[in-house]
Amino acid sequence: MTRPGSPNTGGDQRTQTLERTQTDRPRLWRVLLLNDDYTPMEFVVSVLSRYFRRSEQDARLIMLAVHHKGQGVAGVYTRDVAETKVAQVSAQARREGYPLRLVAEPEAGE
Ligand code: TYC
Repeated sequence: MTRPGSPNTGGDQRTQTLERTQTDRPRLWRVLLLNDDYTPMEFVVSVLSRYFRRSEQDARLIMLAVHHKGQGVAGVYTRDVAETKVAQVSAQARREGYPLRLVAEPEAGE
């Protein structure tokens, strides 16, 4: 119900003293690029460079890895940023008529 470190705001009878010396780092989220048969390679490279700040060389390597393996990591961000990038890139792909898909997923562990 109440996890350590989160305030006990429930109506039950327990009292909890909070003493913390460290703040949790926010969990990070991966933005995954998914392969498809129609999105042009050059569009994927341009997205990796523009939205994910990859060098031209990195962008090509990532794009080719996705093309061959089916998916790959475009970048790792806090949840808000990851979800915003998914939305922005998906909108850009739709505007240009491409079916490119991306998903954000939490990194495993703490
Ligand atoms: N498979 C696409 C093609 O051959 C290229 C591509 C790469 C598409 C990566 C999507 O996430 C992707 N044109």
